Amino acid sequence: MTQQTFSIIKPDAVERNLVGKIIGRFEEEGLNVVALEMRHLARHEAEGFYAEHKARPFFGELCDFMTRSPVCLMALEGPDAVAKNRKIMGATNPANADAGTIRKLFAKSVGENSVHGSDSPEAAAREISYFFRGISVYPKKK
Ligand code: 3AN
Repeated sequence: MTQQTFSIIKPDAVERNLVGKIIGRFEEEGLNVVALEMRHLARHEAEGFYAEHKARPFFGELCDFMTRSPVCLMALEGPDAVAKNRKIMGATNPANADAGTIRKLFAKSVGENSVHGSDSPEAAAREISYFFRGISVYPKKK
């Protein structure tokens, strides 16, 4: 089933010029980029995006990191895009990520883990609309 998901290439990866490699990987695996923007997040944007983690001890550190330098925001589309993206990304902690996943290849730590990906279709819809207006998303014409 064709689905959309939301992806962020995080500051640690953008800083190391990994944007092209990561987007290339998504495309090779059948995920199409249907919206894309480089943005240096404001504090309130990071805090709002991660609101569900507000009570967690790492919340301040997470928002510091996500606002450290620009990120690449994307909507990706393809068959089972949510699960497929999670599989390509690998586990949150790179130490536990499968070989060949983006986090195993590139992530520096559980905090600086290179990519974000929606964990459900509902989260994907919420996250895409948090950053993109409808007219900035370009579903593929089949
Ligand atoms: P995922 O991004 O794999 O869905 P979540 O939703 O559990 O993982 O965590 C959201 C983000 O919070 C992670 N991508 C990571 O950057 C950060 N994070 C999670 N756990 C920790 C931790 N123990 N210490 C620092 N940052 C963390």
